[in-house]
Amino acid sequence: MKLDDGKIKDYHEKGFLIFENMLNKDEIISLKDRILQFENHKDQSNVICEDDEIRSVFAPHKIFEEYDRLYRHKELINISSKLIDEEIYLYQYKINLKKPFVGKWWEWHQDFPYWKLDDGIENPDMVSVMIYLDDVDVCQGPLMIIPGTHKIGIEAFEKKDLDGDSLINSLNSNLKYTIDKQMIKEYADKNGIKTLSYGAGTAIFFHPNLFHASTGNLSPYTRDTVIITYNSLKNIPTVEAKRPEYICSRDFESLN
Ligand SMILES: O=C(O)CCC(=O)C(=O)O
Repeated sequence: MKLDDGKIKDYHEKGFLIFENMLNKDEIISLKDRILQFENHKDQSNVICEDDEIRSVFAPHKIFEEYDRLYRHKELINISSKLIDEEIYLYQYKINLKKPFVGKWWEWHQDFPYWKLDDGIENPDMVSVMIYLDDVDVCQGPLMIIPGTHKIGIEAFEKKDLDGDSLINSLNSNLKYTIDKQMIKEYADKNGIKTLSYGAGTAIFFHPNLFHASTGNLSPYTRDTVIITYNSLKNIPTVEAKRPEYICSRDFESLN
């Protein structure tokens, strides 16, 4: 897997970078085998359900060692630290599941508003990598992104006026920080929307300010994904984080 200067430049230009076959078949099978077992952990606070279906499992590395191995994957660390250009630690780690027929959407949003406003991170010197554990076709709700939108900072974000628990509204299908719809249209007109349909094992690296979203899964197939977010060790939270450790890790172990 080659990360050359051209690819790094491309990432800074477009806000995302894709590597197919990051994981091999055996690695995918061993991670997939654990997915059903998360059903036995539904009562834990790090397992987020909506309509009684698991939407996300945070900190899966605390449950299964296959997931512990994954976030330490040499290529993921190597690429992520080069994209950030700093030593990195694991900031957030989750699995997003979209079950056949019922898996729900993710509204257009940027990730950084949550990390800045809720977790006290100063700069977007971070990168997320989404890894597909299934072949993902358009009907399963693949990740959609608008290239280049990471460059505009977080001025586009919009806070919904929601009653109730604000923690759950950063985790469920009614997100509290979304993006101004006019801005989405403006940038979609200008740069286009990319729908990222790729095979299992594909790794999509993306910037915390990139506009992204995904639709529900109306297909008869699963859409299981992992999202690992690495942060620069020079960018640890400056205030006490409001959110729990399983969402905003306070373990600043260097992965380099
Ligand atoms: O799972 C997806 O399709 C998108 C997830 C996402 O945007 C997020 O977890 O912030």
